[in-house]
Amino acid sequence: MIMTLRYFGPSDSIPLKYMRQVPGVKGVISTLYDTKPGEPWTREAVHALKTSIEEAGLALSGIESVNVHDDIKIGLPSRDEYIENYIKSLTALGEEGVRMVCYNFMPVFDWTRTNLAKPRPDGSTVLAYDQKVVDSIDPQVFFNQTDANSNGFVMPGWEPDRLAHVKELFEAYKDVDAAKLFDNLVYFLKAIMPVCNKYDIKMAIHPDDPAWPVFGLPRIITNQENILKLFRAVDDVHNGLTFCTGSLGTDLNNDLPGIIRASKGRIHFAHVRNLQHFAPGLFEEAAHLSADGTFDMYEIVKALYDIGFDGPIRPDHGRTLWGEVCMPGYGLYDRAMGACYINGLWEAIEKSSTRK
Ligand code: DNO
Repeated sequence: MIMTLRYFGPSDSIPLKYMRQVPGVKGVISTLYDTKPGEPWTREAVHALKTSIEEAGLALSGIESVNVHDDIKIGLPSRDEYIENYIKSLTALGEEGVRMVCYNFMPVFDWTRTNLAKPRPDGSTVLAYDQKVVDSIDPQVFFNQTDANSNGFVMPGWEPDRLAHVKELFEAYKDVDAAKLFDNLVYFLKAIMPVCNKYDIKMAIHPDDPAWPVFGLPRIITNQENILKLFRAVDDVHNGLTFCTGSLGTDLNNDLPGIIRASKGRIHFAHVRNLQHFAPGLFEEAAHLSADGTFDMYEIVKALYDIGFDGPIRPDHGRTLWGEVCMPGYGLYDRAMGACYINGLWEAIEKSSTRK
């Protein structure tokens, strides 16, 4: 595996030179923050991003995300034009040697949390989720609230210009049920597989977070059955998964190490973090350490090791602590500790393993 951190480009509050100081971090995962979903990327822009990262002694280990335009998810006639643009973006990435692209297929909202700064007993704050809040709030109010609480940062998936029109977006998705959304995903993947094969770009879909419908919108990448169904529908190694513990782990019915083993060969990127569950639909994020939350992180990392996972991995949302002012979930301190912890687990597993 290649240990990485997520880098939000030149406006990230954490400079690349700090990321490089985290032991074992070899690369970053980033994206072009000045492009909108649906716009084609240019090779020049990718080259500039890559060069700035390499100058800091790190590699551009993958993209998170090349966002998929809503028209593709909804299945509108205009999708073909947006797919053409997506192919142009993949071509620019392929020519610059980028081989892993994370994306999601969630309608309207990306990941959803109801509190961006819930205090933990240790005095840090974390992102938290309470289904009761989602069930009782208007989506536009929910977006405005999330945006207002993000410490002035634009959080991934919560771009204000797109989400200023939540009502229209809901209207546009009104006839899209889970089956239709899945078909639209397959249509999209089939169209981009040739360019992925040409450049060996591994697409890694991010699971839905949380792993069930929110605000009445369908969600389709939620469990092992759906993930394997997607692999079968487009049976190509370039159609793969971002294995995200924090997203699949929102549903306690999901056996995380089991999903990893069942997805052998198709996991191209991993997000590793811990959650603490209190009741179904009520959880908060925790330190990466197994003992701080609900998941057995050793078993998760061991499963990744056992399947021969060799892609980029990153610690995911961290706690906000030690007075750091940062984008919720994406401060330096707790993610740095998360990276070290995952590296420690990996080293111990590797040295005691019989896998050859
Ligand atoms: C949240 C992230 C997601 C992820 C996208 C991928 O912090 O894990 O926003 O980047 O869903 O497209």
